[in-house]
Amino acid sequence: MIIGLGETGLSFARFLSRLPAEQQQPVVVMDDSPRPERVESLRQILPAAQVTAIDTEALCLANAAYVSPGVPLASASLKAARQAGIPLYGDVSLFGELAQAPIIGITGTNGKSTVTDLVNSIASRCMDGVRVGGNIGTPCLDILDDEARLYVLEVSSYQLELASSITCEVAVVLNLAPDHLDRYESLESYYETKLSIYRHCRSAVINRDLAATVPAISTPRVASFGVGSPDNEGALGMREAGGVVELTLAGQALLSSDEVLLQGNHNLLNIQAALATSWLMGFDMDAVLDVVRGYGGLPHRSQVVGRKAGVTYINDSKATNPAAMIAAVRGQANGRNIHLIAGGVTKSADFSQAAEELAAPVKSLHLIGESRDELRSAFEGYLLFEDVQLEKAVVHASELAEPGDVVLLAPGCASFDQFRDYVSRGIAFERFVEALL
Ligand code: UMA
Ligand code: ADP
Repeated sequence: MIIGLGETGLSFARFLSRLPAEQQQPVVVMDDSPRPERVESLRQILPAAQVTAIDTEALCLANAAYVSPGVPLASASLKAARQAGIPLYGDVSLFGELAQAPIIGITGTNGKSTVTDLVNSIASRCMDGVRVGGNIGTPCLDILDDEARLYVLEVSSYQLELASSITCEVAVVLNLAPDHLDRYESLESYYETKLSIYRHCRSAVINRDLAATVPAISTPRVASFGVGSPDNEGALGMREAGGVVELTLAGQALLSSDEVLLQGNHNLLNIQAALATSWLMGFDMDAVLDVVRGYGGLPHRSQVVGRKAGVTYINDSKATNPAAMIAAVRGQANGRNIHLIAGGVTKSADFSQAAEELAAPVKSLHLIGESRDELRSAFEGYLLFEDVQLEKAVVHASELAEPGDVVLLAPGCASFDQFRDYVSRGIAFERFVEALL
């Protein structure tokens, strides 16, 4: 059985279709609301596969279930399947067993895609045969390749739930902050799931802020990153130096913040994590720094999408939790006024810290989407407007913005109430900004 007919479900289908004939078995794909185009794609891969709604009784009779990350293990059907002893496989655990090349596994609450993309760019400069995938987009089973010499994998907590035995050459946990509390029974269980990537790793990149949280790691090969510039081996750091921030390795200057294109303190931490990974991999530092200097980041993260009358419009649609929203606003503020567009599906997040920290830079707050009651009470005292629709929020924020100000989409929430995903939300924002310009 394949549970969930999304990108991962289709990659499971491709994986099963490649098995030798003697291992082939009838496949049933279960999905509560399958998209027609995916059913069509499935037909091309496994013409005989049946598609049904998730059916607990049938699932409990399966030989094995291949589970997509978006289907919670705590759902009634998967709980029943576990109790019935049905083996459950996730794509990352299968990948870990099949991959013949070392894996750099990158997880954390925020910054995963940026660091995965940057590490991929660095590794691709330093060696041949680098493959990238996982939560960043291409399902990991689709990047398995006999020619691969290194895999760079973004791993979500959902994927780690069934993959805590994966062995990474380098395991990275970037940061831990509240998120996905609609899926986990406690913050601790979410954090434990993320930290499980360290369990069998050969070397580890550790955020020094989390050092106390990280369980004992059996490898002596550790690199760290964070604020301050410690002089021990493998310690990346940052310190003020004449109006800029200097990034350091073992206390020695490597490069300064005015040499990089990425903005914001959070991105300096992301760069450090990529440098720490590169150090553990033994990549040539001159080549690494050259890539870092030229790296412009991914779309929908702190992306400038327009300027008019001295006002800058920035798309950070990927800020889908309060910690990312705080990082996005701080990264842009630097003395500038922010007109913030936020809202959507809160995933049970608590916005009180965001409200406390962002009062100074945020001059007006424009709420969109379904969770307006929660956000209105969290951001009490702000100049707050319930614009509801993104288009209205863009126009309204632009009317209030003065030269030098920033109109920033950093919703702090998931997008599913009004958009297919964060990409569609970001594209809609860009379209509305373009219409204004
Ligand atoms: N479905 C059900 N029942 C459920 C839940 C889902 O039937 O209870 C079905 C849906 O109807 C849908 C299918 O499952 O047809 C979707 O499966 P999925 O949610 O696992 O999504 P995929 O398309 O397989 O994409 C997944 C990741 N999505 C999630 O984990 C939610 C993608 O990360 C990832 O890029 C892709 O695998 C490849 O690895 C997206 C994401 O939002 C970007 N990730 C979360 C995040 O980053 O915060 C974890
Ligand atoms: P992820 O894949 O974990 O969602 P991204 O690299 O796509 O991470 O970044 C998503 C958003 O999270 C960014 O747009 C930014 O708002 C915020 N962010 C990125 N890096 C960090 C970080 N190190 N700490 C806090 N927030 C961050």
